[in-house]
Amino acid sequence: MTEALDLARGCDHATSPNPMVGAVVLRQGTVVGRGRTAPAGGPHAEVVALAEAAGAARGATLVVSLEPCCHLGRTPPCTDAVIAAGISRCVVAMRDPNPMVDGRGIERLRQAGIEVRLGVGAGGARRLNEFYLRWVTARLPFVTAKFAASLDGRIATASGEARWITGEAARHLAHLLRHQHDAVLVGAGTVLADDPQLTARLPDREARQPLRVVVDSRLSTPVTSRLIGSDGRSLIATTEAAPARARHALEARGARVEAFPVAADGRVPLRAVLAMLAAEGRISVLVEGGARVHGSLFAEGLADRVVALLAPRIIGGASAPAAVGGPGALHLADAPELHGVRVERAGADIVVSGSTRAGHPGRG
Ligand code: AOF
Ligand code: ZN
Repeated sequence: MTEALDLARGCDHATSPNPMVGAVVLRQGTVVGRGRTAPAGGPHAEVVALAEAAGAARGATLVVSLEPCCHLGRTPPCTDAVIAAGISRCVVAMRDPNPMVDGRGIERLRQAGIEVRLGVGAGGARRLNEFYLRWVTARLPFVTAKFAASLDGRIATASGEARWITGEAARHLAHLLRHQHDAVLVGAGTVLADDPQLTARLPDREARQPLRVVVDSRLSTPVTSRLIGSDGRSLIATTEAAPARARHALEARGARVEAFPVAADGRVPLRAVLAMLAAEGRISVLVEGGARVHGSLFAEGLADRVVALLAPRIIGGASAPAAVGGPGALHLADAPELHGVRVERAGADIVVSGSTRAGHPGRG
């Protein structure tokens, strides 16, 4: 299972919205086939591993990091392939909560006389596919809230200087996060202040480019913003109250503009934006701020994970903006606490990350 999980990890998020799965065919203790999920629409891990094993799969054991599917999706059911190959034993890390599967894959294998063992390496499998698992069960993307701040939680000085609070290594980590997520989301204030590109740039390989999303209730995003590219990968989420002229100007530059009903606070309804992204098959969103967006995100309980990049310096001052704005928690009992907290170093900076949901397996 360790090898199956390593294979799955090698998918490196290219399978989205499909989970990252690894499979190994074992014959008398020897690996005779290996597979990982191909990008969506391509073959599943089991099918790849069984093809490599060919005739040696008969009577062999299949070790797989997720329950084999039993439905016809973009590809045929894996359970059929497993049965046809003559596998006699199957070791599965965890159930696939996809309502189309959800235990029926295992049931199907057992009905065919295959011995199934469930739960080996379940923790690792769950951590690996936390984006997919959130998306398939909540119909919302897994949301990572990321910010770079001083040790006292400020994301800029009182005069608005923010470049750069953290160093090179922490910025590299931020690009890796963009590569891993299907979309990156910021508020219009951040676009006006920083004019970010919101692309993923990695030194050693080609990065996956996330959809770039701006929440902008009044359409104040300048048409010359760097994140509006001709690649059709920028989306401005606004309200129905936004001026049509601004909308047309942004669309003429190649941005997609979606209008949502005005939320109670006069802003763009974040949950609705996230639900739309989920419906389009985006299983993960990296929210990079600013303070107002993070404030709404936490107020609405929409963040699943927090990644805080903290520079060991103090900015201070009552008017320097904090990482998380909005009303905040009035009582400590209402302040979300992180679970499975990890503390790492990135150059001179400190990376604190954790899950907002109790019962999360953590990342240890
Ligand atoms: C597996 N093995 O390697 C993966 C599975 O549209 P399709 O045919 O690609 O099916 C996608 C669904 O298959 C996906 O939502 C999830 O339930 C399952 N993923 N299953 O047996 C795999 N990636
Ligand atoms: Zn499958």
